[in-house]
Amino acid sequence: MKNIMIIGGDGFCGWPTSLHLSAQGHNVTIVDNLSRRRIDEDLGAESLTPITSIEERILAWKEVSGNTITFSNVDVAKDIEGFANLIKTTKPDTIIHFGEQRAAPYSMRGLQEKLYTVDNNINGTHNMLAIIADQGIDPHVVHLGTMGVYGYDGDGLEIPEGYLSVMVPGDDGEVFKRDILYPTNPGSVYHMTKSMDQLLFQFYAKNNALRITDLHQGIVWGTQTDETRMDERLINRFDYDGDYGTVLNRFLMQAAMGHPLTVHGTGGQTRAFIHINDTVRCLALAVENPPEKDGKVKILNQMTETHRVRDLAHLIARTAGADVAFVDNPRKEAAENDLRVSNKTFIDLGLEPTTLADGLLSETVEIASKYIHRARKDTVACVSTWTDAQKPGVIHHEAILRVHDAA
Ligand code: NAD
Ligand code: USQ
Repeated sequence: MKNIMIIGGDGFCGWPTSLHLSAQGHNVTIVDNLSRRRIDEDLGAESLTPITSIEERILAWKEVSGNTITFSNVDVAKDIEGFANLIKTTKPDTIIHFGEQRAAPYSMRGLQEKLYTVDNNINGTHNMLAIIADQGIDPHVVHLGTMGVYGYDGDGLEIPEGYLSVMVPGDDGEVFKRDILYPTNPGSVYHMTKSMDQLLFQFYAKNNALRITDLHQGIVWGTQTDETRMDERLINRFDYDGDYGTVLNRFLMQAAMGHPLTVHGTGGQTRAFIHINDTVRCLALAVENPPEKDGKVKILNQMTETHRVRDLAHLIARTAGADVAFVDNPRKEAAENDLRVSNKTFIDLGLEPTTLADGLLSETVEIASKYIHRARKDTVACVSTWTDAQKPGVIHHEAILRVHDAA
């Protein structure tokens, strides 16, 4: 049994992970400033699923499982004293850090959102590392990073787990081998903060011998896990709005509401995906397998499959009966890319990937259909653009492809 502090434990990935680790017998403390719930209010958006308050969630979990999860409302980016005291009193064996502003479109929305994303994400991560170093303690830090730090150049090279071995020619013809952090190529201010996080980890692992695992996670889809479906009060959040909704969940939701699936540009973007069930399993595996105290950050790619956006749209259109709309891409990204990724470490640790082919698409469509009466249609369009010159991703009706009619 470990003492586990989960920063961002009220969020989409953090909540099911908190329940899963509590169910495994760990002593879980959630630290969250509930900023995500406030951003929902500001955006006029909300989870499609009816999430209860954090207090009610924790009470329901106690009733269902008999296990206690503790909650502290602390802003880890701002309240340094509160955060430091919490670490001192809870003495965590493991700190899992989910607590960042995680939407790329939100981070590109305007000046305030850019500033907030950088302040919140970089300060939160650095405060955590500096406090640990200051207290001279040795918790295993597990951070949620992103596949997006590698960028999407798409030249067919398999993306390794964090490091690239390079051969550097010296002056006298001698060749030196170096393992360097894979050069970052972020595609949004949000992804840039994850790239910057990597340097903070590299420094504190080297300077203070902190044990750090950085999980470069792909796009998470699905909503429920074994624990969140035990009681409706435990239900996980389901984002579908233009800023926080991720592509596969958005398409499943759009299909359920009879809205054309909004493919950005040609839909040639290839991305890495992972089901929320596998996210919680990967976190449990990461917690059980901390790195050595060897000055090097352990980086794992946390994804299970790659897909091209337009292929996903056609798959969902065929299975759920929906139209596909090719809309102006509000982002700056390669129109077409290939993506090959190594996820060797998790596979070797025993992860059995849940793939799109495993029937969970229909489970997510069912969830989307069940709560469709709560959908706010006006939040579906992607209105945040990467530059002022770009147009939002709204539908032009001549660009709708009637896939199910053609099938
Ligand atoms: P989320 O927005 O649902 O949850 C993040 C949680 O962190 C929220 O509950 C929020 O209130 C909290 N938080 C944010 N800033 C905080 C602060 N300063 N102090 C305390 N709490 C704070 O996001 P998510 O989808 O659960 O993502 C969790 C992590 O996983 C993020 O770091 C994200 O970058 C990463 N990730 C997510 C995905 C995905 O598809 N959802 C994919 C790859 C990586
Ligand atoms: N896209 C569409 N139509 C939509 C929404 C998105 O075509 O309606 C496209 C986007 O243009 C992009 C791709 O789908 O090419 C993925 O977009 P996304 O919003 O699903 O994912 P992204 O912005 O990359 O961010 C999400 C999470 C983030 C996490 C990242 C993992 O919000 O927290 O870090 O996935 S990764 O993509 O691997 O970097």
